[in-house]
Amino acid sequence: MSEWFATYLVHDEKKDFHKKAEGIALGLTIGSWTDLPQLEKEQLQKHKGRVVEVTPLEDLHEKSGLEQKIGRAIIKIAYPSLNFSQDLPAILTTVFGKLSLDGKIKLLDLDFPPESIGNFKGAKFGIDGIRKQLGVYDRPLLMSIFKGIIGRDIGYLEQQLRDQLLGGVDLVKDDEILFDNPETPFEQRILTGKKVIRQVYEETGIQKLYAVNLTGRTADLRDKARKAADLGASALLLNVFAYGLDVLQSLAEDESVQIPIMAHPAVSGAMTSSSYYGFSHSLLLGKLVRYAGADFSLFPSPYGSVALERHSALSIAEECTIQRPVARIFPVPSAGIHPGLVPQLMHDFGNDSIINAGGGVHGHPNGAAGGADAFRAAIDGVLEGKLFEKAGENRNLRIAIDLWGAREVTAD
Ligand code: 1AE
Repeated sequence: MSEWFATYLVHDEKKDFHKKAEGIALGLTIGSWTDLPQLEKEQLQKHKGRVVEVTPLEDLHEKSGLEQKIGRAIIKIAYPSLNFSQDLPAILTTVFGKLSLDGKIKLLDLDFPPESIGNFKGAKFGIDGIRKQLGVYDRPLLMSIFKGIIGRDIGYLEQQLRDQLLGGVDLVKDDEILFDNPETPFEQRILTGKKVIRQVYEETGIQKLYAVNLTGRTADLRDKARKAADLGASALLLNVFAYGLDVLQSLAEDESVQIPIMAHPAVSGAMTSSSYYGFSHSLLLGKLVRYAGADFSLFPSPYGSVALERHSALSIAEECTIQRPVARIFPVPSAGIHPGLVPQLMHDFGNDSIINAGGGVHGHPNGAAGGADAFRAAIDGVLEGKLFEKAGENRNLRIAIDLWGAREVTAD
């Protein structure tokens, strides 16, 4: 019988973790067991959740007013696949529906049974497909973000896009807070993006991508995504956690939407940041985003402005790139990134990652083109093992390092 395995971190003052585990396994499946007549037990056995593991951890010493010790344990429960349809809304409601509201409990991991994996196709392109589109195989990709577009017209967006692409950026994405608006409407952005990408290709022979923000009511998204693809959009940005993972999956599975999808982490902090509640970063922004079909997962880097703990950021990247039956996807550690952080980013996330910056490109004294050039020089410098010599050779990189500094690479 096929089962889904959910692993939780449970905090409890009473420390009765075996009882808690039994309560979860029964409460989220058949309800009660011991008082059932034998015949019903036989009928319901195949629907019954099962406690797989209860591992007590060291107490947590908490200091909020009075110091107190809180018991903790890792609990693993198996849920029969038979109980739910094999889609994320049903699965998540079973393994972490009401339970997510029931005390200090965090969902750390979810194991997909081999029999159910076929229901999750993953990304259409992933790392290999995106690299093929861009013709870049031997370095991290460089992405930048439109900034200060709200209130500006399409001509401003066009110039910004040109500057970023000609500066050496491989991909540009909309800011996640840019919605449909009269100055830069969705269709205009797509057509302008397509035009600039074609011009840059004609001038340089280098292919680029632009991810337009797919926004609006959920019921309209499929048609909007299809229209975007028809108009020649090269990628989509989606605020996945404002909509839900199933919305991402439906778009990723749509045969008429043959363009990559970038998952933005907006809103996800409300679901991941607590050490007591919500989802682990690796599960939500790594495994689930990947199985739901994103080609890129953005998340805060460990050293920028919206920082994640290093081990959490690395765990997301690992979930994006380890071998699984679905395509590997690009981890995109982001927020507050500047050229002086490139050595640490490449040390931590390797070549199969994306260096992504908004302010670090646009805030360069020589504008977006200067910022992009500084990042490309930093990437080349790290690959050649000589960042600082590169800064001597490349004026834009030197200016960036003078402005923002350069972080010494550390292993932690
Ligand atoms: C975690 C996502 C980062 C993002 O979307 C964004 O806009 C970053 O901007 P900067 O690089 O911090 O200016």
